[in-house]
Amino acid sequence: MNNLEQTLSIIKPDAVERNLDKEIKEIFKYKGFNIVKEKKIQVTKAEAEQFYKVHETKPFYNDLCVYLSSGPIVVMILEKDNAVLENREVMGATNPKDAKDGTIRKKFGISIDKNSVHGSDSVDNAKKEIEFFFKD
Ligand code: IDP
Ligand code: MG
Repeated sequence: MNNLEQTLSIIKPDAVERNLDKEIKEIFKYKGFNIVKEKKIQVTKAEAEQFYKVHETKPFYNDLCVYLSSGPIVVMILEKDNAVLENREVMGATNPKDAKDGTIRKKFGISIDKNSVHGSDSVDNAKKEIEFFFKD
């Protein structure tokens, strides 16, 4: 059964800064994702706080929001069957040290905070996150 989904992907500042965005997009395309929309932007700290609101009680919340707003990012809508789960697999574990070989975070991630990519964790959150960045 086909289950076409969309998910939100972000190439984070550490990866854009190292000019890895093109290579990361090629990985997504090679893995069968269609990049439906994309834009390179820089978010304000307030926008980052809104985006990561689910983490507001975590000790790393402030650093996370400072970091996401620290430089340009590439936000994308990725489409594929089971896109939400498949993207999480292509990304790898949150901590690059724990990520499997061949995943984006294993290949490019620097540390648990500078882990190169974001991906929605559920279909519901994917809808919210896509709406957040692509309202129009
Ligand atoms: P995810 O990005 O794999 O979904 P989440 O738990 O949703 O991971 O955390 C969001 C982001 O917050 C992570 O990608 C990472 O950048 C950062 N983060 C998560 N846990 C820690 C931590 O323990 N220390 C510092 N940063 C963290
Ligand atoms: Mg998450």
